Amino acid sequence: MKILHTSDWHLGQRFYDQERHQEHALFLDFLLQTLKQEKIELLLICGDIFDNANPSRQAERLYYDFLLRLSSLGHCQAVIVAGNHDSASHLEAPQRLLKAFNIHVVGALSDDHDDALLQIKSKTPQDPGIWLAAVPYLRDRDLRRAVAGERFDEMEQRTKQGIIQSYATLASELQQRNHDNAPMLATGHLTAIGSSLSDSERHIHIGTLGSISAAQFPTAFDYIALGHLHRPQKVGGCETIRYSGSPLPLSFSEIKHDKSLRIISTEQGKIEQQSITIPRFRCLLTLKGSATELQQQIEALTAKEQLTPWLELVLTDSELAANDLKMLHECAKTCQVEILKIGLARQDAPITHLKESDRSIEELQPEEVFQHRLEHYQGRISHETLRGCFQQLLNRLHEEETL
Ligand SMILES: [Mn+2]
Repeated sequence: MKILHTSDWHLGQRFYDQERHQEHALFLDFLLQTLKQEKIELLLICGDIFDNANPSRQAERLYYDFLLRLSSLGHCQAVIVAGNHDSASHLEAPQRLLKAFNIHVVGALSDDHDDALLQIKSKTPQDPGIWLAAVPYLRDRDLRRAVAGERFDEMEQRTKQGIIQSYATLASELQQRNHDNAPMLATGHLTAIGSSLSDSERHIHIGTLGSISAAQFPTAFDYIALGHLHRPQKVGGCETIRYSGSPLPLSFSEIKHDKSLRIISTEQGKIEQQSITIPRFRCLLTLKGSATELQQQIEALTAKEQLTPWLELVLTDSELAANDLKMLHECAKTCQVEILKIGLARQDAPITHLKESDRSIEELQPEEVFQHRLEHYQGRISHETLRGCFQQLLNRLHEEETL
């Protein structure tokens, strides 16, 4: 059976205020074409389908149009699990309707695990298909209840144990059902240790210490399809625990690496994997130099991609002069590119040495701002505890997706 693993579509994402609709539409065309060519029988989408809990109507339409086209292929089922950006209930609302189209949606893990334990049958005779633990992003409140007086490190430990326990329970429940000894797979949306973060990802599950490592996933799973990190990668050197990565670069920090889809085949009980590079639909580029150098670089650009290039300009001059800005914008207009962001080059000094005027608040991560504030705090509560509480608040905020 051939399975395609993807995640972190972030439909409806706005990139510096620009809607990504066109790129997403082109990606979904490419995905459908791949599903067809590779004769994929199961599509796994491992969370963050939408960019936020209340996506635009246009993003929803793109999603449902895609699902309709997927089901018209006739040979491909889908399993969709929620990520931290998705609203579990929003995703699950059409659950029963979509089931009629062989599309299984899991927004949150139910107590009886019934929705999450799936047998996926293959149309090929003699192929035992697979058993799947369709695990969505496990919200803090699903994993543990707050206990009065609990210290931060205790809470963190309990969250981590909660995740490990959930996977262990699901693995043993699957094993009990798996009489044919078919391959067993799992999904997940979390940060696993041994993987690297980019600008547009956030620590979830209370910082990195709360995340689990490759060795803490049950060995019963032949492949674990993860979402949340945007760069395709394996976890802690383990070939069968992988992030597919996002199909589109979601920030300028993600443009250095190719985006891909992961294909897993389970023929004769052996797991084989292959990666398919997703074409770039839009040139995203960071250019660095003085205003004059930047102008020359823009004029020399030759983008082959279908959509208008988007640029981030990093000015090495000491200040942003109004004339330079005007000149660069005019140049961009003539060359048919769009400048989404212009900033002064960051100094390499650590945050404590930067004056407040050097960087705008938008450029700072919330953790950095808090750290900065902490350095001026001399009360009796330890910095570690305060940082922990702050991280937990941030976490809750991201979970609720009120952003
Ligand atoms: Mn995520």
